[in-house]
Amino acid sequence: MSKKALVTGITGQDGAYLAQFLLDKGYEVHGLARRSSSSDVNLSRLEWLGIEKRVRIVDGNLLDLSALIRTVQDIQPDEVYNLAAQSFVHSSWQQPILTGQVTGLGVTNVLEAVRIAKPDARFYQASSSEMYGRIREPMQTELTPFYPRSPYAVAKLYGHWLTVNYRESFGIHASSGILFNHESPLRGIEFVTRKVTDAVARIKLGLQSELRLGNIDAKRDWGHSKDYVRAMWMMLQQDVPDDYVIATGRTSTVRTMCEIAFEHAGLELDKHLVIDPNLFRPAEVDVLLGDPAKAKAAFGWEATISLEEMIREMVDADLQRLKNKAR
Ligand code: NDP
Ligand code: GDR
Repeated sequence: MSKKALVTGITGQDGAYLAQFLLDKGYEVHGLARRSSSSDVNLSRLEWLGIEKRVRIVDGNLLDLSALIRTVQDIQPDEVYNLAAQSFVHSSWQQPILTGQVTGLGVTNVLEAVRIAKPDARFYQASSSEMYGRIREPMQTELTPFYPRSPYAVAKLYGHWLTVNYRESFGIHASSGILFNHESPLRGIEFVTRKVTDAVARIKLGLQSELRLGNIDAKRDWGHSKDYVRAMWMMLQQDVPDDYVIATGRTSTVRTMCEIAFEHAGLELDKHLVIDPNLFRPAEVDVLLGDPAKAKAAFGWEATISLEEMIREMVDADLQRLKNKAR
C-alpha cells in the first residue's frame, strides 16, 4: 500500500516541488487548497510540473479548523506537511493580523486536526530563518537565539514553538525545518530573486527598461526549492522527531544575486537598477547564513544546486515564459 501525504500550501512553490518529489516516491498525495473568485484553484505551478492530475486537491483553508479535522479524518495521512502561510515578509506589515492568524495560529489548527484525527501521523512545520532576525552569531544553528524582525517572523516563531510543544506535550512525531531562503522558477514574483530574473528577461526582450529594488546590501543564504523539499521528507523519515537548519552555508548580497542574473543575459546591472526607498522594510534582516551540519550528520542532507546555477535556470525560465506568451 502506498503511503499517504497531506500537503497544505500545495499551490505554492514548495508545495508543488514537494508533491512532485512525493509522487516520484510512490506516495498518494493530497493537497489542501483554497478557491478564489478568479480560478477554481490555482493549479499553475502543478501544471508547470505536469502533475496537476496526479494530486488530489481538497478544498480548505488553514483558518477553518472543522474542515481540517474532517480532511485529516477522511484521508488518514501517514505524513502531514504544513507549508501554507502568508509567506511574504513585506506584506506582513500591511496584514499583520491575517499573517498572525494564518502563519501562526494556522499551525495550531493543523496540529489540532492531527492530534484529534490521526495522532500517529508524522508532521512537518515550515519554519524559517527569518526567526533569527537580528543576528548576533555569524552562522545560525538550531541553538542560535531567535529575534524576529517582522510580523511574519513573529508568527513563524509561534508556529515553531507550538510544533516543539505538541511534540513534548502529546508525543506527536512533529519536526520543524528551519529553512533558509530557497527559490526556483516557481518562486512567487514578489520575492526578490524572481522579481530580478523576471525583470532581466523583460529587459532582454525590450519589454521593460528599469529594475526597482530596495535594500541590495541585505545578505541571504539562498538554495534551491528542489533540494529543500527533499530535506522536509528526510526529516519525517527519522525515528525521532527533531528540528533542523536547512541552508547552503554560503551567503551573498542581493546585489551579487542581481549581477549573476544580468551577466547571464549579457546585460549591465548598473544601467537598469534604480534604488527605490519605498521598497525598504520597516525593520530589515541584514544577513542570514545557516549551518546545516546537524541535518548532514543525521541524514546526509546537503544542497546540490549553487546560487549561480539556480539564478541562470530562473532567467532562462522567465525568458521562455515571456517568449511563449508572445506567440
Ligand atoms: P508560497 O507563498 O509560494 O506558498 C504559500 C502557500 O500557502 C500557497 O499554496 C497559498 O495558497 C497557501 N496559503 C496561504 N494562505 C492560506 C490559507 N489561509 N489557507 C490555506 N492555504 C493558504 O510559499 P513557499 O512555497 O515559498 O513556502 C512554503 C512554506 O515555507 C511557507 O510556510 C513559507 O513561509 C515557508 N518558508 C519558505 C521559505 C522560502 O524561502 N521559500 C523559507 C522558509 C520558510 P494560494 O496559492 O491560494 O495563495
Ligand atoms: P525574505 O525574501 O524576506 O528573505 O523572505 P525576499 O526575497 O522578499 O527578500 C530578500 C531580501 O531582499 C531585499 N530586497 C527586496 N525584496 C523584495 N521582495 N523586493 C524588492 O524589491 C527588494 N529589494 C531588496 C529584502 O529587503 C530582503 O532583505 C523569504 C520568504 O520566502 C519567507 O517566507 C521565508 O521565510 C524567508 O525567505 C526565509
